[in-house]
Amino acid sequence: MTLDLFGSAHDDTDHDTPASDALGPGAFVLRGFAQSQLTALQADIEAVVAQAPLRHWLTPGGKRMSVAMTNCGDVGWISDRQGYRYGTHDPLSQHPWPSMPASFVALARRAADAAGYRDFAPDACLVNRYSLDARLTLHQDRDERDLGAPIVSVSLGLPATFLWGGVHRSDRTRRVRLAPGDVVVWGGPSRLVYHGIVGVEGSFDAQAVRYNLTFRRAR
Ligand code: MD6
Ligand code: FE
Repeated sequence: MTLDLFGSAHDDTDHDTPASDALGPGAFVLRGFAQSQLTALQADIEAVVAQAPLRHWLTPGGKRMSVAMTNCGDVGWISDRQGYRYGTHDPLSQHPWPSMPASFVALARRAADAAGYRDFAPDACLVNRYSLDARLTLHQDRDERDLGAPIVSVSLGLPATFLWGGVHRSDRTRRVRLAPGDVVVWGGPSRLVYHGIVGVEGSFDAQAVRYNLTFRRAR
């Protein structure tokens, strides 16, 4: 597919080509890229969560994270008093993390490819659930051994405000609204860009949440 790198008007008769925004060198928001697969992805999330429940990790400093997380794939991201790391087993059950659903692998690879990253083979998928009070402060994803591979991040459920900065924590940030079906891909010169989630949009009477799937090559 062809990327609409500058967010300019695209041919709206071509429904197979979603619009995309360039966030920076090697970093793109693929608008609506996963739109047609949201129902199937949600069912696969529920299957993963049935095997490895969502939980609130403790930060190394001992604070409970507001985002609830679990993993699927060969390795999963873990945080506790000992620090951040990837591990092959769920510390809650001592079982290996559930395998990555085929729908997840195919979507992640297709999104990476659309952003120019060939042969992306994720071995880790974080499943993140954001309720209305959840946020993720500005951070880098840098616990992965292979920083040559991109990050692919898929949004489902409630819209969120994503914060996109630079490679230094003090760099200027911009706010990007992520709607369900949007996929963000970042790698290359943008691989270590600071980013975060300011919050999700919704009303407190609704039981809705945001899910995010984050794919990496971790080891
Ligand atoms: C997002 N998530 O939810 C972006 N990073 O759109 C992240 O940047 C992220 O959810 C590390 C761990 C969990 C995350
Ligand atoms: Fe992150």
